[in-house]
Amino acid sequence: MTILFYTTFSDAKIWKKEIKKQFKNEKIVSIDDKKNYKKVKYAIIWNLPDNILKKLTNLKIIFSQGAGVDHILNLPSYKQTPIIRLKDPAMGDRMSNHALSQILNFQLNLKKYSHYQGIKKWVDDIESYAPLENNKLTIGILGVGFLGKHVANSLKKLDYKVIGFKKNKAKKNYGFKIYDNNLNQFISSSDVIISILPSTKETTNFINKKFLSKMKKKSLLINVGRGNTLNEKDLILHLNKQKNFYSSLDVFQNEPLPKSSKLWSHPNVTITPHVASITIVKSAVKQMHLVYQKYKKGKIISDVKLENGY
Ligand code: OXD
Repeated sequence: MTILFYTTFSDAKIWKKEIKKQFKNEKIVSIDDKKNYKKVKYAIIWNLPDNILKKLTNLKIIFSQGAGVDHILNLPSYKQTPIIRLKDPAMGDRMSNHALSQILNFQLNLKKYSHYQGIKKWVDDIESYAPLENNKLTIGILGVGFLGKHVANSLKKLDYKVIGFKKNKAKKNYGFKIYDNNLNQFISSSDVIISILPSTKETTNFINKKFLSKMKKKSLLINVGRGNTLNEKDLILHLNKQKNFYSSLDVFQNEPLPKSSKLWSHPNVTITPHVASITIVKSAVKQMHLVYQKYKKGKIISDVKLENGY
């Protein structure tokens, strides 16, 4: 079987080597192998240009190199080819660690101490700490898909109180309280909100002025989902009004975040460059190969719901 591999990841060479190793019986081609386009049945991709997708007329299945599939669904030539998103527990662990680091930063006032270190000032104002015990902090998970559940379960093990939000009625037991369709209560109960929302028409600007105004005055918003789900202008206005409100952002409306963005220098904002759930190559390709074997036996169906857009 001929597999096309294309990525804009900076470690593309490492990916290619690993794909060749694990898919050793298959022919791996790149977008430069134009004569092979018609033979391509499989594609492992991240940010494939639309003009290439258009030419892959025999494509049977697409693997997303990440958990998100918006980079495929947004291509004008994309029709109905089944998509398999990457569901790698190692990515979930990575995202849980990222979320935990940001919660602790908030919980233990570390951002403040880092500021004081910069000006060589010893400030031991212990009474201004956020609750020290994990079980006094409620962490709200916005978007309880594969990664959301993984993060929730890791935090639960550390004794945090975890709740989730889901727009439709929860059909299964998540192991933590789900506020289905009760967004206001979800927002106002959370000390920390971790947004792992995908990018869809419905989620664009989901976290806006109204949403932010319902968050606790002293709280933290972590965005590790997609940048367009958060209205950055509304966030800056909110941050300027609420001195105990913090935000940790890994994804942005425009990436790389433009130098002109006010978010860079806001004292209550932490910025990371879309690294919260970096794909771990070996483990990711292994997952893809396992799915590939199942697919060859006719066992796998896509878990991307085209009608929902994620
Ligand atoms: C992903 C991402 O979709 O890292 O996996 O953004």
